[in-house]
Amino acid sequence: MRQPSSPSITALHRVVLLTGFDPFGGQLINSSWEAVQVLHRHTILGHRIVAAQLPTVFDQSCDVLSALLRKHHPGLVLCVGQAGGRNAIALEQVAINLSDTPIPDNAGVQPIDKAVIPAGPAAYFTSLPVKLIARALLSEGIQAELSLSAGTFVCNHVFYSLMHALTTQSSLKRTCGGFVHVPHLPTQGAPSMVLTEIVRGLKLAVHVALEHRKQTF
Ligand code: PCA
Repeated sequence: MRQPSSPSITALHRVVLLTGFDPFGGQLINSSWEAVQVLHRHTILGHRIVAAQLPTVFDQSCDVLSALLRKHHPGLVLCVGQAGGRNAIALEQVAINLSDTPIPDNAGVQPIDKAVIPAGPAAYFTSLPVKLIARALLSEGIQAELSLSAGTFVCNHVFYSLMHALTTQSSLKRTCGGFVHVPHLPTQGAPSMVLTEIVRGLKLAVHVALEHRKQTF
């Protein structure tokens, strides 16, 4: 079947874009990608999930994200990254305009004290209902927490770029989005969370965010 080149009016905003990253730092897998790809083509509250992989590379990750936003016109965007050392699904609250990293990205780039977007504001808040999501996850027995910093590596870079796009592009005015960090999988070492639990958590996060969005718009 031929794919339409742009979404129809009824399809507009009926897509949830879920992104994960490729492995980085010498690891063989990235728990964020392992989890989001499970949900590709699932439907939640009448919304089709499109899962896509972003490269763990500063500039390229944002180029790929922009292309995905243009292609799918999602109503909701959940960017997901792996955070070793955490044992809970972390709902990120603030994206900051800073890239500064002790380790290079997958292209060998290691920015120090650089703005994500030089003309942008110092920070953006998520537009996800993070407190509602955290409460829903905890009540289902899934470890969850609010987080004030997504770090200053590629995840924060993507988070900031996403929020900048949602704030400044009129075609994305009705799109909600934010960033979630997930723990390692058990095969990557402790602390960790099993894949089925991470997937269950992401599904619930999407569900709560869509319910909330319906009431808001
Ligand atoms: N985690 C890294 C980048 C890619 C990923 O999955 C981070 O927290 O910045």
